[in-house]
Amino acid sequence: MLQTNIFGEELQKLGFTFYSGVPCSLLKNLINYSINECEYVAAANEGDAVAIASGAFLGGKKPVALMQNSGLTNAVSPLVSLNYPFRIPLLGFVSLRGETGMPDEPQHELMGQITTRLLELMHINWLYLSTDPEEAKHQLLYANQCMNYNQPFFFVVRKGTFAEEPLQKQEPSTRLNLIKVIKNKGDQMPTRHEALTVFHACQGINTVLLATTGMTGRELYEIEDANNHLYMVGSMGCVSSLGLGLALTKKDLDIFVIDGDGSLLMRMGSLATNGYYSPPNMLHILLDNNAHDSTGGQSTVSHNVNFVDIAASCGYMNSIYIHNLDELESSIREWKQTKGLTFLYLRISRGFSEQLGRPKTKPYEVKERLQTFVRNN
Ligand SMILES: Cc1ncc(C[n+]2csc(CCOP(=O)(O)OP(=O)(O)O)c2C)c(N)n1
Repeated sequence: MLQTNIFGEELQKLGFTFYSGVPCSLLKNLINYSINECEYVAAANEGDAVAIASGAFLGGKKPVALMQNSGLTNAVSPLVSLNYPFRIPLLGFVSLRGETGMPDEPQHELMGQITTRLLELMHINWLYLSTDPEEAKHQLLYANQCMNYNQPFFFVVRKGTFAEEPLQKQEPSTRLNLIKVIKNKGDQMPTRHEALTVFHACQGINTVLLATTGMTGRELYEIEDANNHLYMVGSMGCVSSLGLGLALTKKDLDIFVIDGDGSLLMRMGSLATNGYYSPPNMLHILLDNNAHDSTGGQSTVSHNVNFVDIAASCGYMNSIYIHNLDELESSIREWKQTKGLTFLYLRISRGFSEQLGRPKTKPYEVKERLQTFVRNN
C-alpha cells in the first residue's frame, strides 16, 4: 500500500500541484491529499476535469486529473479531441472499479473489463500504479517523462492502493451574484461574425480569446489568426472549463471565453464550477442563436432557457443580458476596469459566410504559440 501523503509529496516534487477531478471511493485518499495540500478544482464531470486540467497546463502547471473509470467515458471527448490534437499532456489517475475476478457492482463489470483497452484505443500511455513505494516512484518518473513529450499519461489504480488520508475541513466558497441585467428591450440580433469583431476589437494586450467548437472558432480565425487565440475545434462544451483552468493559473491575463448555446447546453454543469471558483479575470460570453448552426442549423433546446438567471444562480458575479453590439462593447470595456467573473448573454442571428475557411494553423501550433503568449505576459 502507498502512504498517500508520501506519494503526494513525490508528485509535488515533480511539480504536480494542480488537480481537478470527480471523486471515486478507490481514489478517495489521493483526492483528500490534493484537497488538503494542493490546488484542487472539483469538476461537475470528468470531461470538464480534463478540460480544466488542460487549461491549467496552458497556464504553466503540470496538471493531474482524477476520476473513476466510469467517468473515463465522460472524458473521452476532450481526451481524443482536445488533448490529442493540441498535444496537451496531463497526468491521470483512473480507478479500476469492476476489476476482473474482484466482487463489484454490476454497473462496473463491463467498464472494469475495458478500462485499459479504452486508454489504449485513445493512444494514452498507462500503467497499473504499483503498491510498492519504490516502484511507484519510478513509475512516476516515467509518467513525468511522457508528459515532457506532451503526452497524457494515466495510472490505473486498483482497490486498496492508497493508505488512509483524512479529509481536512473544507471551507465552502459562497459566491453571490451582484449584478443581474435582464432583457428590457428588443434584440438587435447581430451575426456571430459581427459579435466576434467586437470581442476582437476590445481585446487588450493581456487578453486570451478562447472560441468554442464549430463556426465560432473558424470565424475568429478568419477575423485574425493571432497568438492569443485558441480555436477549440473539438471537445464541444469544454471551452469555459479550459478557460477556468487557464484563468485560475494565470491571474494576470484576461480570459475571454466565447461559447455557443449548443456547446454550453452540452456541459452546463460547468457553469456551477465556474461560479464556485469565480476567477475574476474570466469573461464568459454566450452567443445564442437557438441552433447548432455549425452542423446545419438544427434547433437546440435553448429557447426556454434563461441563461442569465442560471449563470447568476451559479455564482457569476455579474450576469448581463446584452441587447445589441453597442452594449456588448461598453460591457466589455467596463469589465476590463472592474473585472469579476462575468457572463454576457447575446442573442445572435443564424448563418455564416459560404466561403468560410478552416484554421490552417494546426491545433498543436495554436497551443504552442498560446503557451508562448501566456509565458510572456
Ligand atoms: C461532442 C460533439 N458532438 C457534436 C459535435 C458536432 N458539432 C460541432 S459544432 C456543433 C454545433 C455547436 O452549436 P453551438 O455551440 O450552438 O454553436 P453554433 O454552431 O450555433 O455557432 C456540433 C453539434 C462535436 N463536434 N462534438
